[in-house]
Amino acid sequence: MATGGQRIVEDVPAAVLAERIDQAAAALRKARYVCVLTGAGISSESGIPTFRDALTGLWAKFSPEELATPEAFERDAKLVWDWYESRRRLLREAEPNPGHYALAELERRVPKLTLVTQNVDGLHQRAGSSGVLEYHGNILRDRCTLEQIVADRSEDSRNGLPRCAACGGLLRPDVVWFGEPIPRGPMLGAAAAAERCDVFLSIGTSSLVYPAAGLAETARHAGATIIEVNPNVTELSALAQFALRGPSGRVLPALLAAVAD
Ligand code: BV8
Repeated sequence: MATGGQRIVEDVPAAVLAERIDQAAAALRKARYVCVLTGAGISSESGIPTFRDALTGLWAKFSPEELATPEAFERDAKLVWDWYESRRRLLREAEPNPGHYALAELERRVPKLTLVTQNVDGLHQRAGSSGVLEYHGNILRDRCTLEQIVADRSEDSRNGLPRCAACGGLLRPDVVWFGEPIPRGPMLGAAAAAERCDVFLSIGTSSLVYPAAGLAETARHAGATIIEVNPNVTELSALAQFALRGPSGRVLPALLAAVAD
């Protein structure tokens, strides 16, 4: 059992993985309503490091949980903004990968699908997925700290910090920081999808951050079949009927192909 984020690898022979993919595909073929939850792992093949992957370069001495907090922003807004700008630069170079495209296609193959993502990178939308619930916000939007609304930037930024074009207030990235509540729409939409789905697909998440990590438990208690796509064993693995061990950029296209068979 995975504990506290260290990586536990389960070597699954190709034949066993293929068999599990066929069984998971059979569950998806029968599904009326599919709920999908994605985490950083689905974007790692697009060159976006996961949260488990230690921060690199000048950020190596920080942990994401340290920088992604209102306290850190209060303490040193410039430091936090520099971190987000570095992630935005990386994102501008990134493209959706076959895992993102497979999910956009799966949405067209099943009667109803709700995609909930913990990722703030917008890659699902760029791959063609619709109605994506951004559970932790989006790094490419700015929010005004005074009006608490998504805002445009004013030309003049004071001491290198972006300002709201409407009121001059300090801007922050439109993401959910640790200790902050999930935005109402995505929170209610995700909870309803988890309660009503008959298949819950958990992809590329370590299932350590709450309340996102609780959605699979909600689905399981409502009788849904849990399918996990992750090369490593996670906190969720014991709850999953089908654990598909491999990178989502390879497993999801194979799963989609099996659904179509
Ligand atoms: C809140 C946005 C209350 C910012 C993020 C219950 C128990 C314990 C703690 C808590 C609890 N309830 C609340 C807490 C506190 C906290 C929390 O969960 N802490 C954790 C650390 C224990 N939760 C909160 O603070 C939440 N807010 O509770 O508010 C409240 C309520 C009302 C009023 C006021 C307050 C808010 C949490 C959201 C924080 N923001 N992101 C930003 O991005 O900068 S979280 C961020 O980290 C991500 O969004 C994501 O959610 C998380 C990282 O997790 P993963 O995505 O799973 O990524 P990770 O790197 O961990 O794992 C990657 C996985 O991919 C691995 O398993 C790996 O094996 C796999 N993988 C790798 N390669 C591939 C792959 N898989 C497939 N294919 C591959 N190729």
